[in-house]
Amino acid sequence: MRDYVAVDIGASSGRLVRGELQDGRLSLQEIHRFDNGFSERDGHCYWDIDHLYREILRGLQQAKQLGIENCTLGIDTWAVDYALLDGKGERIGEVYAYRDSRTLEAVPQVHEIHPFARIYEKTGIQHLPFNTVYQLFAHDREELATAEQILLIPDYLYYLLSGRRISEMTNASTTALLNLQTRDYDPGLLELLGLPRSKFPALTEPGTRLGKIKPELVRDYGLPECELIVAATHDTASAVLGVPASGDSWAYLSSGTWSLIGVERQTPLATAEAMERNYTNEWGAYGKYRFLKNIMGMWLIQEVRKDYDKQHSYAELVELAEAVSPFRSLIDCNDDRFLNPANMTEEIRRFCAATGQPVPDTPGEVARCIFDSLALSYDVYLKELERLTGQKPETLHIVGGGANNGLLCQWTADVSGIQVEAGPTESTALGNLLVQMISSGAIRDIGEGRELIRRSFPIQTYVPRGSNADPITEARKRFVNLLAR
Ligand code: LRH
Repeated sequence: MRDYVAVDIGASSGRLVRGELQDGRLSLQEIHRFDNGFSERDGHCYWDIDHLYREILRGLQQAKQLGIENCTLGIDTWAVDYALLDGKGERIGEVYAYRDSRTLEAVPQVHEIHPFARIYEKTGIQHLPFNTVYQLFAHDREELATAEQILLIPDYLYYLLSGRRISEMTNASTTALLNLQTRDYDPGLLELLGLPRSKFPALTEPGTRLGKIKPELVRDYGLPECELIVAATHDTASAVLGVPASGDSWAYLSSGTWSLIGVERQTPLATAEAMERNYTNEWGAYGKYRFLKNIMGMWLIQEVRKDYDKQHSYAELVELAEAVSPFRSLIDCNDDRFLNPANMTEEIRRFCAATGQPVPDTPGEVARCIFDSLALSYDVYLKELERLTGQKPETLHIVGGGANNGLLCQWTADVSGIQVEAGPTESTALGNLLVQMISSGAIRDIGEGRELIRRSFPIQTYVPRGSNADPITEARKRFVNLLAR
């Protein structure tokens, strides 16, 4: 039997997961889990990339201790961030975290030279102030000039393990530098950044076999013999591959630090209306596109939890929220002020005060405000998706950690009137594993992979309760007004 190992690193934690395929079922075993997070120094936010690399090595050592001698290995992480390599192949400087404020000035400067409409027309990528195009524009010019190559985070981790340099395409699309027509880095956007095409490796498809992990790593650290396979390295791309959907009338909500809500498409939809509503067309594996919207998701509650010195578990915060009356105070989750505030709880209170709503006081009230606002956001954006694509999804698949939040899943079903199917929570690792299995011939294609996930993992169904009950209708109206303010 063959072992498949996924390295899946999100903004708040990372894990190595083993996938085993036996008797037509897939099972997962968590090999290693570790924390992630950015820290602030001298007014800037950085990831500790060396820590992540060490944890991957540690996880692989543990894999060996579990008896894994041979495996394939795929890596996915969050998008948009990058490392620079010098002429000797060494990393230059630190790795900025996307919530760093350095892009605030870069955004209008970029748009002055290259209006957003032009960027969108070329790339189909939504405006997020931290898109790589803005980060690179804000980057120290000299440092960029000395860089021989620019690698996004998973590409850099593949490089450390294999010595090979790639620019994996699902993740590369989040740079907002790829042209939908030519399907490569756009010369005009590169020129805006003063970067030659050679600063990025050739675009690489998920499923590409990269060869063996460096023999010296196997020897020095006591690792299994790994064959590296290029996963859909953008975590959201992997998460969507891991959605246990059947048929073609479904939407997904990948619910983690971010809430990514959207549909899978065969073609991009980069219309003026999609641009105006800020929907993205991220590249997927196997020729698909993720037409979706980013919503500030569990980040809101993660930060609030920190404000209360992590006194409450997430499950407790959900329980406290349930005891509070619904729809008292609502926030526009995607307001820029929530991107990286000094104190999230205070920022939420300020928002409520400024919009004439009751100010949430207790942790339960703050949590309720977040969950209600998320559920209402999902409803608004699902309806918008329907309008933009002309297709009404019958089911909303919620995958990722948020699938465990039964209350939010139920509220989402109630508010949107759509049936929710929640799980699996590990869809990102699963999507990563499916690409390895397809590449090594164990399964045929993604349809078979999704069926395999459906068969192998429990999925919880949430049916909308009742009709458009008055409090929901009223709250929806208030929420829409809030977004339009
Ligand atoms: C989710 C995610 C998302 C990006 C953001 C930077 O982890 O990759 O798809 O927009 O992080």
